[in-house]
Formats: sequence, structure tokens, C-alpha cells
Amino acid sequence: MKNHLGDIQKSKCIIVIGANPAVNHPVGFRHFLKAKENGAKLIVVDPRFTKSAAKADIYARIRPGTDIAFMYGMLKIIFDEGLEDTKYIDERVFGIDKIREEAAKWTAEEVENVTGISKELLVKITHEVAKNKPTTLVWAMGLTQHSVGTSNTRLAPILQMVLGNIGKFGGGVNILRGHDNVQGASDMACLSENLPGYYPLNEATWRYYAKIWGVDYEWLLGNFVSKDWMHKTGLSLARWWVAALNGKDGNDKVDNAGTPLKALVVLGNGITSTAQQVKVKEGLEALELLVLADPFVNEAGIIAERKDGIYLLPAATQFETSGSVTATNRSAQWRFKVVDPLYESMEDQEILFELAKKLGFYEDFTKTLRDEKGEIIWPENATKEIARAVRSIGLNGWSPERLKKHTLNWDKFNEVTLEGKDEVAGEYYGLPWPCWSDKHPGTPVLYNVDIEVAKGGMGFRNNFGLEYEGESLLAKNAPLNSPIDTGYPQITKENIEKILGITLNAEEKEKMGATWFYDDSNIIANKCMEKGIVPYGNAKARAIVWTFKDKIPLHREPIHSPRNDLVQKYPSFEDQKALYRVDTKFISVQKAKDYSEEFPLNLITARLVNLNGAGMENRASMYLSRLTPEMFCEINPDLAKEKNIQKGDMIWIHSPEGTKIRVRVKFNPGIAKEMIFLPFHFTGVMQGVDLTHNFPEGTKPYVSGESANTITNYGYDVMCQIPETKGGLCRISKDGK
Ligand SMILES: Nc1nc2c(c(=O)[nH]1)N[C@H]1C(S)=C(S)[C@@H](COP(=O)(O)OP(=O)(O)OC[C@H]3O[C@@H](n4cnc5c(=O)[nH]c(N)nc54)[C@H](O)[C@@H]3O)O[C@H]1N2
Ligand SMILES: Nc1nc2c(c(=O)[nH]1)N[C@H]1C(S)=C(S)[C@@H](COP(=O)(O)OP(=O)(O)OC[C@H]3O[C@@H](n4cnc5c(=O)[nH]c(N)nc54)[C@H](O)[C@@H]3O)O[C@H]1N2
Ligand SMILES: [Mo]
Repeated sequence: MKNHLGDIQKSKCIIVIGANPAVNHPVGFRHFLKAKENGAKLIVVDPRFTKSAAKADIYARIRPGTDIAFMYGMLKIIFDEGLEDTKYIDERVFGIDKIREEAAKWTAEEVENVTGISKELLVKITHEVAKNKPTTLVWAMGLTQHSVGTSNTRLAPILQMVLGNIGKFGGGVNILRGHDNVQGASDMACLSENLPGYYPLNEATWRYYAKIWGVDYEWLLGNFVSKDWMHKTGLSLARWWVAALNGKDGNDKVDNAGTPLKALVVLGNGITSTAQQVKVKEGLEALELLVLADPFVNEAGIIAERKDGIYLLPAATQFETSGSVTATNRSAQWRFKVVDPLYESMEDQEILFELAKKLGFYEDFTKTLRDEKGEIIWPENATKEIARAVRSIGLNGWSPERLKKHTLNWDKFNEVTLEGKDEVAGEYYGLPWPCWSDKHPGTPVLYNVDIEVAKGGMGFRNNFGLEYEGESLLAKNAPLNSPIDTGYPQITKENIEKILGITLNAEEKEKMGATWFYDDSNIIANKCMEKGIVPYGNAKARAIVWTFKDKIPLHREPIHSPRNDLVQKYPSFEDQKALYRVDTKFISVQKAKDYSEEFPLNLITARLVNLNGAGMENRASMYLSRLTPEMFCEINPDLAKEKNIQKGDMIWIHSPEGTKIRVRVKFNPGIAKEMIFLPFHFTGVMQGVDLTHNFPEGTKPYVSGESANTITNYGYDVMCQIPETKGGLCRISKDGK
């Protein structure tokens, strides 16, 4: 989130595109409702009439995967009527002319043709959003789980920048994150394309982390096949199974230094939540070794029919461990252990320590965690290591002491501003990153130039060079009371004296890293803070990303589209070689045939309030599982009538992959006639076959059922490889044929 949940109470208009917070973020949604009580307008754009839509002033039903067309439609009206914030664009944004050119193509007629949203509704929504400032734009998985997911998540902020809404209280783009610590997990590099803090995989980063970890760079290098491989992204969670199947039965090929994937160790993912479960099952069965560390029986072990090479390790829950977690708005919380791990269960780090022992690098692995006596100080020293290493997103100011103090005094913070009082006066709750130094208060609203740097003000980061095609990329304005009243480059050892107007002594020069980014001494950040400027520079945000497949976001039809006519006009991307190490198809699948003839219905998968993710945690709870005692689909009563289906019938749903599931029918008039809704929280039954005999005795949950992901279609985002689980096609039958 650029802002935070409480800040939404300051919004005059809230547009939710592709999220259902009433169900998935019900506590956070209270802030939306308070904003409404203050007079804000709530707009919901979703293919389904959801519980969030039920609270909205305006609801627009959109065809899945067409949000880019919709947002360009809004942009065209904004430009045509002169509703854009020209000063903001001039001072802070690069490349809007290219957006203007593309937007010009999106007439209201074409937007209606592509998205299904009428001209009247498009104009009404645009006027509400553009005229009620500040507007906040909220999204979650409805925008991301598409082959154009990355483009969606670029165009939404562009729309907000055109309106001058980014870096404003009550404005921003606010992405409601998933699990409680998913922000922390990605900050800590549970991603295969970087090291902690989003540091790019290059030699400078590896050398920097070798120093932080106190290990030899050459030793790290020696663990890779070659230096080249040290700089490549790993496999993605969405497609690890491709590497296990390694081209078998016509599957995609893997580029993994000549080896298929042999072992899978899972800590804290359901695996049955991934698209294309039949392939996932085959992948699980092809592995030599499968290790599942989980407080529950991870159902990956149930759907895989294997007799050996599979280990279930009992992991402790979050109540049996402690440490910092990072919330959706970048605020940290300290989590205190409630009880010691029960029975033989172990905390996740202990499991990893044991693994490191067996692999022979336990001493190096735990070096930075030890005190002078050689004792491991967990988790405090891990937090300190993170604060020492991660400059990029400004974790410099975090410390176990500061974070514990915030959590213990949480009642002394204002929910709308995050400001503390009494012993936590002058700081924002959870030191939302960036928190540049041990005196900086944290940043409640990113990129806000209306306040001083010392209070959390900042411009945009200078991350993409000083100019592009002859045009400067530096900003033309600066945070309140900044000593430099315009843009400036990121601060390096080279330019610091000149830009800050200071003279360094020999010791400072000796200790300082080459740039603010690789400066574990933190001298650069501290000097910048003394002057009241941010170390990462002050640049324009860019609407053009010259290294991406689409330099500006473009509408491209989903890989499986119900509109074959539009596939011809808005085709998908070229097929990709070695994307996260696996070949990934786009246009060749999309153009293989007109899927809509045989599979006329859109498939929408999303969430229920009583179940989470892969669902095991909640289906093992008697009370939560009773609310949804079996897997089901929701269909429009008119579609049911046409197909001669009654409420409560069992039907089959078929995918273009040739897979099918058997589920109970529920009626929901909020689901359009041309779509089917499936929750994805069930598994244990696959294509009509019950696999629950694989549960160890006494561990079977109260409810098992077909997984929606058995029939989600082939399709992945071209930059980050998230599966296209919010777009795809299916058909229904009563007999399974
Ligand atoms: N109870 C509960 N809460 C949860 C979770 C849970 O499993 N259960 N999961 C957590 C996690 S991990 C996450 S990531 C978040 C996700 O939070 P959300 O993103 O809110 O989750 P979903 O319900 O999957 O999808 C949101 C909406 O996107 C809509 N949608 C589908 N396709 C499109 C499209 O093309 N365009 C638009 N505009 N909308 C579309 C769907 O109809 C759905 O209503 O929730 C978190 N909270
Ligand atoms: N079709 C479809 N598929 C989807 C989505 C969709 O919208 N549609 N949404 C996607 C999204 S956004 C997400 S985030 C995923 C969610 O999918 P998962 O991440 O698979 O969901 P969870 O059920 O939260 O899985 C967490 C697992 O970790 C275990 N666990 C809990 N606490 C701990 C712990 O402290 N330590 C360890 N080691 N394990 C623990 C739980 O028991 C559970 O087995 O699903 C994705 N899949
Ligand atoms: Mo998620």
C-alpha cells in the first residue's frame, strides 16, 4: 500500500477494481465504511456483484481481464475534458504523452464493446473519481491474476498520477495484501528474482550480502554451476512442476543448468492452491523427495499418490514463535510467543537450522545471529541483520527495541494518521518503511512531498538513470522545506559532498559504501537525514518501462477469451523462452483455436470469508467448515434454467485443458449468466476421485472436495508468472461428458 488502511478514512472517493474487501479484508473494510459515513463515494468494479459491491454507491460489472481497456477509457475522458493534474504531471511524471496517445484509441464505444461497461457508467465513474479529490484506488487479486497482470498494476498508478492522487493523504494506490506477513515475506526475498530487500541478482549485490553475512563471496559463487547462474532468477511457485516434469508428455521445457527438479521442500504454502492441479499432482509424483513442513497435513501429500520419498514435518504455528511481521501498509509488528512449540513441532527457523547442519554450513548460516559468547540470539539478531542490510526500502531504522515498543504501546497511536503520543510521540505505528535512520519516524504515505523528510516526506526514487532519450528523469519539485528544491540523483560516495555541500573525513570515506544502496555503514543515509533529504534521490515516476514486454500497458485478451473476434484485434504476447527458467506459451495457446465455441462460460475463482487459501487450516476447524460443508459452484438461475439444472444438483465443469470437476450447484443472481464462480479453498478430491484415503489416521479435515485449480486454464503473466486464475473458460455438463 502507498498509504494505509486508516488513511482511507480521509478519501473522498474510493474505487475498488478487482478486490472484495468486505469478504477478504473485513477488518480493513471498516475504514472504507467510515469514509462512506464521512461522505466518500464507494465504487466497485468487478465481474461479480460481491458483498463489497452491495455497499457501493456505484457498481460496474466488467468482463474478466479487460481492466486495461476500462482504465484507458477513463483516461481518455480525463484528457478530453482537461481533468488531469497538469502541474503534477509536469513536475513528477515521465512519459504521459505515450499514455495519452494510447488512451485516444479507447472511445467509450470500444470500451463498452471490450469490457461490457456502458458509456453512461464509464462517464459517471470517471467524473466521480476525477472530481472528488482525493480518490484512493484499491485493488488485489482481481487485477493481478491475469496474463496482463503486471500491465494492470502499472496502469492503475498511472491513472492516479494523471489525477495527481499519488503521495496524497486519502489518495494513493492501495493494494490489499494477502497473508498477515506477505509483505514481510516478499521484503525478505521469498521471491526467486532477488535477494532480501529486492536487491537485484548481480555481482555487486552478492558481494554486498557476502559482507553482511560474513561469508566468502568465492564460497557463495562455488555453490553455483557458474557465475552466470548466480545472476539468474530461480523457478516460480506457479511453475515449479514444469521443472519436475521436464518436458515429459509434451509439457513445457525447463532451462535449469541441465537438471530437472528433484526435490521440493515446502514451508508454509498449500501447493494445492496453484493453478493446473493435475500437472501439479504429476509434478509431485515425479520428484525424488517431497518435504512438507506445516502445522497441518499439507494436502500436497494427499493428492500425490506416492508411497515413499515423502516427509511430513510438524512446523510450529505463529502462536509458538516470535519476531517481526510486516503488515499490508509496510508497518512492522513484533509478535510475541504465546506458548512454546507443542509436542514435537519445531519453529520454521529450527527446521532450516537442522537442514543447514546436514548440508554442512550451519556455522556460516548462523554466524550473524550469534552474540560474543557464540549464543544464537533469535529472533532479535535476525531483525538487526535485516536492518543493517536492507537500504533499498529503508529498513535502516528498524530495531527489535523500537518495534517491540510500538507493539506494546499500540493503543497510543492514532488509527487515521498512525501518529503516536506519550512515549511513542513523533513516530508512526510500526515504523512503516522506509524508516531511514534510528531517529526517522517511518513513512505512512509514500511519495508525499507535502510534508518534511523528517516527518516521512519523499519524492520518487531515482532508479532508472538521469535521462531517457534526452529527456531528464529528475523531478521538478521537492518535499516541504527541502534544502534542494528540485530533483537530484541517488546519493553515492562520489556525489555526496557536492550534493549535500559537506566534507567527509577520512574515516567516513573509508567506511562508506559505493552508493546509499550498498552502504551498510549507513553513513550516507544518516548524512542525508541530517540535511533533510532522502538518500535515494528525487526523480519522476515513469509511465514508460523500456525493459518490459509492453513499454506502456496495452490491452491484450486473456489466453482463453470468450471473444475470439477480439483475440484477433488484441492478441497476447509472443511465447517466452526460459521465463523463470521455464518455457511459457502465450500466443500459440491463445490462437490454437476458438475456445469459446466449446467453452462459452467465463471461469471466476475467488475467496470465501470463512476459508483461507488452500483451506486446510479452516476445513480442519469444525465450526468454520460447517459454514461451507462441501465444495460448490455458483451460477446464475437463468443459466441453470437454460441447462435444466436445479439448485443442489451435482454438475461437472470442464476446462479446455481436458480436465473436469464435479461440484454442487448454488444459485447466485449476482453472477452473470455467462460465468461460473468457484471458491478455490477445497482439495482432496480430483476429477471425481476421492484421495482422502491418503491422510494419516486421524488427520482428515472435516471437509474435502474438488479443487477449483483442477480446471483453471493454462496462462501466466508475462513478467512475473502469476497464473491467470481470474480469467479462463469452461463449460458445464450433467453427465461428465
Ligand atoms: N477470508 C479470506 N480472506 C483472505 C484470503 C482468503 O483466502 N480468505 N486470502 C488472502 C489473500 S492471500 C489475498 S491475496 C487476498 C485477496 O483478496 P481479493 O483480491 O479481494 O480476493 P479474491 O476474492 O480472490 O478476488 C477479488 C475479486 O476480484 C474479482 N475479479 C476477478 N476477475 C476480475 C477482473 O478481471 N477484473 C476485476 N476488476 N475484478 C476481477 C473477483 O470476482 C473477486 O470478487 O485476500 C486475503 N484475505
Ligand atoms: N484459483 C485460484 N488459485 C489461487 C488464488 C485464486 O484467487 N484463485 N489465489 C492465490 C493466492 S493470492 C495465494 S496467496 C495462494 C494462497 O495459497 P497458500 O499460500 O497455499 O494458502 P494457505 O492455505 O494460506 O497456505 C499456507 C500453508 O502454510 C501452513 N502454515 C501456516 N502457518 C505456518 C507456519 O508458521 N509455518 C509453516 N511452515 N507453515 C505454516 C498452513 O497450514 C497451510 O498449509 O493461492 C493462490 N491460488
Ligand atoms: Mo495472496
